[in-house]
Amino acid sequence: MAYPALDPKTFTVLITGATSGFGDALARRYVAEGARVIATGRRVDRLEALKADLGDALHVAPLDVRELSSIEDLLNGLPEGFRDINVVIANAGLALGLGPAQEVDIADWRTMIETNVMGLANTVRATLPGMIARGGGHVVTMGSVAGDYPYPGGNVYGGTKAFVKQFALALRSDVQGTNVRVTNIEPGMVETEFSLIRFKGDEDKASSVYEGVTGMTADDVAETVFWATTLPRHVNVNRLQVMAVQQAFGPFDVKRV
Ligand code: NDP
Ligand code: 8X3
Repeated sequence: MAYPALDPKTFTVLITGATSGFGDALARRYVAEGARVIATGRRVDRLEALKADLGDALHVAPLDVRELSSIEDLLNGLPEGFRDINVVIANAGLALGLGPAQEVDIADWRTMIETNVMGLANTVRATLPGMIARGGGHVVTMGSVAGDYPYPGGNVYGGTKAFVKQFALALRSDVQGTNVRVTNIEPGMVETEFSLIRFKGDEDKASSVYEGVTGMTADDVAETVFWATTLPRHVNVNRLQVMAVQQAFGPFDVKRV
């Protein structure tokens, strides 16, 4: 027996990190499919530009995910038509630096942990009770292949994404019986502003990451999220790992003497 896919026109989607990359592509995709979208991020000019493009189906609100109270204030201040959130995409995050652990600036580690770990946990904690009270919903967390596979300089960034994966899996146990679905999306390299942020504005270093590679695009990631959230309601995608065809795995590094 076939069950119907969910109708995105019934979705009210909250997206963190919608001022760039995946979040921006997600906002555009869901609005195009008839959903109402709440787009958030710190850069207000970007939010206003997105609003100018997408119109009434989009509500924008400045948000730093590191502040739980800011997320709660945002939820309490939502206008009519945007209050019944049933899809939460905890996407905001960043990598800072690619140096070895023994040399990095500890402030970068703190920012990644506060954003990718606490910011994501804040987002989920603030939005779950409402979804459960309304009878269900879907939490999508943005993980990474870096949460599974170590690489030089991945240290704390990879650690935060391993947290996201395990948090998402554990969340499934907590919400069992509430009709809330949880999905961790785990992309490999995708050309967004990610590397520009990682290399602190060094455009040459950032673009060299993607040189000679037909990498995935933010739209490819938006497609996987859209697919997972519109599957019939009895289906839960726990984890979804996606990579560019040109990205794969290398051998273990053996230091010979
Ligand atoms: P971008 O740099 O293009 O976008 C990151 C987004 O996160 C921006 O909208 C930024 O908004 C937001 N953000 C960062 N810090 C905060 C904060 N404290 N509060 C609120 N928003 C914040 O990168 P991507 O789109 O590529 O990355 C999105 C997610 O996907 C991240 O979690 C990243 O780790 C993950 N990812 C990326 C991959 C890639 O190769 N690109 C691969 C796998 C996962 P603003 O600065 O305006 O606040
Ligand atoms: C971003 C992908 O490979 O740079 O999460 O860690 S990678």
